[in-house]
Amino acid sequence: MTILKSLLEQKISEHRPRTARLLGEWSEVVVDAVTIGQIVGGARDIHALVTDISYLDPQEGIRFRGKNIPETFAALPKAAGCEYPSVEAFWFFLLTGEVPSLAQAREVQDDLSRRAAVPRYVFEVLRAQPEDTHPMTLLSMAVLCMQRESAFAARHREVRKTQYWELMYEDCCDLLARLPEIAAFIYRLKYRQGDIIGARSDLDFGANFAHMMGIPRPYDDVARMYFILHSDHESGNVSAHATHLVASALSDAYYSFSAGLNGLAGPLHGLANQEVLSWILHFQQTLGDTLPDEDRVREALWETLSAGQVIPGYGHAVLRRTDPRYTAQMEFCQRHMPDDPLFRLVNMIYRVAPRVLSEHGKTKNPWPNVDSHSGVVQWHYGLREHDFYTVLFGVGRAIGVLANIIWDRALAYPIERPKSVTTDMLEAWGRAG
Ligand code: FCX
Repeated sequence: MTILKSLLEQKISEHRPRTARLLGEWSEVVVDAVTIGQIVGGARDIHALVTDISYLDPQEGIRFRGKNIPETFAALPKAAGCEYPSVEAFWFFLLTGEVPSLAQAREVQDDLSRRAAVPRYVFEVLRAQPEDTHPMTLLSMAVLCMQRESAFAARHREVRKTQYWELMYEDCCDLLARLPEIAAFIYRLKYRQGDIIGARSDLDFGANFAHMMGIPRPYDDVARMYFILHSDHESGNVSAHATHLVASALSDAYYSFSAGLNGLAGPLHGLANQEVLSWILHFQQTLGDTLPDEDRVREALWETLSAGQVIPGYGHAVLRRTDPRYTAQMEFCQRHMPDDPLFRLVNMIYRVAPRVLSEHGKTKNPWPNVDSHSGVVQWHYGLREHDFYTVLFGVGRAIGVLANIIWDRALAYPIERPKSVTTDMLEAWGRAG
């Protein structure tokens, strides 16, 4: 058994009494009240989910296992010559809450490498799709068609409920290990005339992805940073919640993550990174090469808002400040590409948009989210086909949501089933005050 799996087993057995106590001793304790506004308004801020993998504070942003983004990057080990920790080190950290040594991260890398071979039929399924199929559709299909490989689906009836997590763990490791090659295959199939670059077993997750994409250094570090930043944002966002919800029916990791990806493909969620780039490029085309002044940016923002559209990459359902995932990418750009014209334009928009959105007066959060910066970094390194950007988000999101569904099975969370009410009922409660 790997160090990761045995440590995870230990963490799970230490944690189980806490869940048992919550259910046994404190089950009836009230922690939240629900308003009609929340019921009709997308269940916003209702405290109804539990995860220890990450927590999103509206002011401070995301913490992974208690560490904010700079702390996470600082704490996790980095291989020689790398600016960012490996995805493998981060996977160990998300699953166990412990910072691995470089050797432990390397063991995870070797384990994932052994699992990484993508079945041939996946490539055949992808090649068989019409040319204009969206890359997110391809990614979701690739994940779904591997469902036949699921150890959980095949064997969970043979084991006790307390062992479900082990089968889920096997599936999640297999699935995660295969995603870089699948994503790079989709990219090169669609945008590089099918000129596929084979995987390398000696490289970590990020470096192997960069290699298969055909993009030189420092894109390996861009990939590590990008995947870690996009991994998890607690459990209520659409992709995480969809994955968790589907898994709660004892659907396996392939069914569950494919569902999560389908939610990520929505323009209000992960597709926003694609939309941001289209919006900025359109803006740049109308302005030419020169950096616009604040008045021109303000005008363009109002044009979008007056047309009844949202400013992509701004606003958030939970956050009420600049997304630290935005800041982390901005700092990367300041170090590596300070003079990039798109980066300078994004900075200029950042100076103006929060004020414009506040004047517009609708959004509760006029600050940028992760999606408003991620495309600019990709564009700089030559990845300019922006309808691919959400696939990158999907690969990163896998790390968080798969860690979550392993823990879901470890703690035997039941099938999720919130209660619906009718409009008549809400009106009656409304009238009664
Ligand atoms: N531009 C213009 N209007 C906006 C806005 C924006 N960026 N963000 C929110 N609003 C509007 C909403 O459309 C809503 O208008 P309505 O009352 O006419 O329906 C009003 O402000 C209140 O919305 P609010 O409560 O602030 O935000 P929600 O929780 O409903 O929605 C999202 C949050 C993220 C969906 C919203 O801010 C948005 O559409 N942003 C643009 C798309 C985007 O960037 N999505 C990515 C988010 C995230 F990082 C991710 O999941 O990837």
